[in-house]
Amino acid sequence: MDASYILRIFADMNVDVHGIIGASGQLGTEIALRLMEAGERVVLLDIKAPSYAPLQELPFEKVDVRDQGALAAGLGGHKVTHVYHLAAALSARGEQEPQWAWDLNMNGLLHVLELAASMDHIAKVFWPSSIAVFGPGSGPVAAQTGHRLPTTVYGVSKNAGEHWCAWYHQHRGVDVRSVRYPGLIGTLAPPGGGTTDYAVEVFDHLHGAAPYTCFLEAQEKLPMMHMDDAVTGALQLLAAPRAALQCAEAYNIGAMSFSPEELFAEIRRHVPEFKAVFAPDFRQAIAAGWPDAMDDAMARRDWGWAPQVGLEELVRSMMASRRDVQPLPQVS
Ligand code: AKB
Repeated sequence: MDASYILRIFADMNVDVHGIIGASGQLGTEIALRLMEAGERVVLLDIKAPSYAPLQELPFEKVDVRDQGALAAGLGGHKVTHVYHLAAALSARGEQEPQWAWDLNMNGLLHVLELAASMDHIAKVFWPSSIAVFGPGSGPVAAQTGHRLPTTVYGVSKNAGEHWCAWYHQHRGVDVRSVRYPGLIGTLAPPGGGTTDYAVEVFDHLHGAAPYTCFLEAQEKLPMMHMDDAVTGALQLLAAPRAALQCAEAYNIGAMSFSPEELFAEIRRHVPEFKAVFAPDFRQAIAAGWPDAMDDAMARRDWGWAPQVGLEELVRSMMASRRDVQPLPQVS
């Protein structure tokens, strides 16, 4: 038996392997980078290879989450211990292709939960829910156990997904953990068809000859979060002792709330000539049903949620980051 074989056996023992499904997406790219920089073993799974260059050195499995066999082979082949299931159709895109969105969001999640229940090497699953589970009647500040009447296919799928996660935890012993993310803002990869995307998209239009056309109303306040906090939250929640987690559903987490006009005013402190016009489309009705802010007291109490980035810092960091990305996909 040669030395490298023995070393490989030791390397395989008791080592966490993080499998990121939807790894080429907005959140997947950021979680993968954070884990890679921390020296963790990371496997990327997605239908498309990562476009962010530093991630191209990581193992990549081309997998469509709707194909349970391919998913089983990808997770099993690398003996993944921690699954981050991030592949999903977001709120705006989902309204345009409802059947496709439901299939991707629901069957994708059920495949992951079923595999987590049957594959011994999978210890934990992280699956994000969203503010989209809320709707009319939730009130301006969404309570943890607040009224939920989602108005989009995406929101309905996240709401049902929360119940499925609770069911798999209770009946099949799957250690699945979840947060309700607000709009996420970062630079490494573009978001894919959400209602909160204007707050990322605008940073591609700061210096154009034409004003930026915002698809929400100027005063439409929504909960938002910088990617650094979003990634920290996911990793913190996964690291928390299971016994501390008292919430049977996804945890509300908040960081900041702002409207387009508040964000643009902050941008103008850096780019005084920046101009925007407002042409609300179907996404305004979606946003109008969502809360302005999240009551995240339970996340703070159970696992120490404490966001670090506010509006000023968010804009400064977005302005400073090199936008090494493809143009954002247009939803209209
Ligand atoms: C969307 O806008 O659909 C997402 C979300 C709030 O979950 N960013």
